[in-house]
Amino acid sequence: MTIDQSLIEKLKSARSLVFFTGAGISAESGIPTFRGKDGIWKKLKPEELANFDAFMSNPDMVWEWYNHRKKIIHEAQPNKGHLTIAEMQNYFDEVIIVTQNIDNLHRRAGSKNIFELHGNIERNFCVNCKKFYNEELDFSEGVPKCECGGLIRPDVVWFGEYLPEDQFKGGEKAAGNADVFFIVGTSAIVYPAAGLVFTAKQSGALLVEINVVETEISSAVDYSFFGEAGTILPNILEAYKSSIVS
Ligand code: BJW
Ligand code: ZN
Repeated sequence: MTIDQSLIEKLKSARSLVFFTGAGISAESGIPTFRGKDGIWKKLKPEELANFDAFMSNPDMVWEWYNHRKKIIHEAQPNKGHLTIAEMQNYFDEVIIVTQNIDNLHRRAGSKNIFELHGNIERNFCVNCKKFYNEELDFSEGVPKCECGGLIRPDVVWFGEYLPEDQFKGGEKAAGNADVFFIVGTSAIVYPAAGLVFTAKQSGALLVEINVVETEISSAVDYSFFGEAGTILPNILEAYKSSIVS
């Protein structure tokens, strides 16, 4: 695959790279995406599971889904896409990850500056008093409850819920300061996260999309790479490395 020389030139003068990532970057680690060909939501509608009312009316079902995904995530390893983004830290002044994923794979790959817009599957809290329960939960007597009697839920962001303010603000600032803004493995349909693409564009960032298919934001980007993130990202970094030694 050839990487456009004009993109390499832009990267050479870039100070801040931002990677806005979604479920697609973890697909090659064996973690199913939400939508699309291999999406986990082909049978169940997202609204049926990823919302607070669904949890309160059927906490067993929602926890079963999260425990199933947690098991897959724990068995998964960061792939070449995550690892290449982490390696970029050796070549650029600033590399920031703004992820919609809850799977920790960027952190496990070695990335340092990460904003998690939709929470983290390793944390849980009480729906009533908000106390955190981050240790392994015991499901032997059903859905675990807090000492106050409230149900314990995963610390993830469901539909109709606000994103964690510090994480979203950090993502917005990163998008506003980005020289090159990569959009990797996301359908870019869930807001306000997807709005960061336009924040970056309006602030003058170069937009680079990496996805196996066209998305809602494809027409807004400067460069589109159609293919797997675990192949395209290493190709971009290799092309960049060759250009700085030659
Ligand atoms: C590859 C690849 C490879 C595959 N390489 N690529 C109307 C009604 C109700 C609400 C709304 C409405 N209109 C708008 C809203 C707001 C709503 C929203 O955006 N809805 C739209 C879907 C319509 N947003 C919200 O509700 C948000 N909160 C909010 O707005 O607060 C304000 C508010 C407060 C109170 C009242 C009202 C408003 C919250 C959104 C939370 C989203 N949560 C989830 C679950 C998180 C926890 C969990 O993981 O379980 O976040 S939903 C799910 O979607 C998850 C993801 O982070 C998110 C985005 O998905 P993502 O990552 O893009 O994955 P996919 O599967 O969609 O795409 C994968 C892509 O990868 C595909 O394009 C593939 O092609 C590609 N791919 N393999 C490269 N190898
Ligand atoms: Zn409680």
